Amino acid sequence: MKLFSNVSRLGVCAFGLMLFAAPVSAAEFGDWDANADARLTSEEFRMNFEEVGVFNAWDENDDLGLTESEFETGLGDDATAFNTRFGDKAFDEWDVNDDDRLSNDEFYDGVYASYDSDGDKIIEEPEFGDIGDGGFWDV
Ligand SMILES: [Ca+2]
Ligand SMILES: [Ca+2]
Ligand SMILES: [Ca+2]
Ligand SMILES: [Ca+2]
Repeated sequence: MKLFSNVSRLGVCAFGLMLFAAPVSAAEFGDWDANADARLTSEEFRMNFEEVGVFNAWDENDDLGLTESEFETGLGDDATAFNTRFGDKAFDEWDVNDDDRLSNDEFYDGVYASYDSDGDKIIEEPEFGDIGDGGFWDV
């Protein structure tokens, strides 16, 4: 009985630590893989990446579209790192309907596709790679 109550106290304590640590810890593949099948679908990716808030932060006039200038302002000093990682044509490639504006869908699909290096519409753990600690998005 004594042992049991110690164990449960430990459990509560560990849970408290987890809550405390969550906002500052780097994204882990396992955290994003909601159904734990070792595959990130675009839905799982988007759900988590949306929480990072990049699109909304960059969309200065809140019209749910990124112009090239909003995109470049958003990148700021990270432009070089971005171009190295995603290529300097990313904006045009991601702008699927060529209206010089990235919609929500175009943005998330573009980022997703750039991580899905083998193009099988699934992000496996090695492809997830640099999203996490020290990665470009620093999530
Ligand atoms: Ca999954
Ligand atoms: Ca905008
Ligand atoms: Ca577009
Ligand atoms: Ca893949």
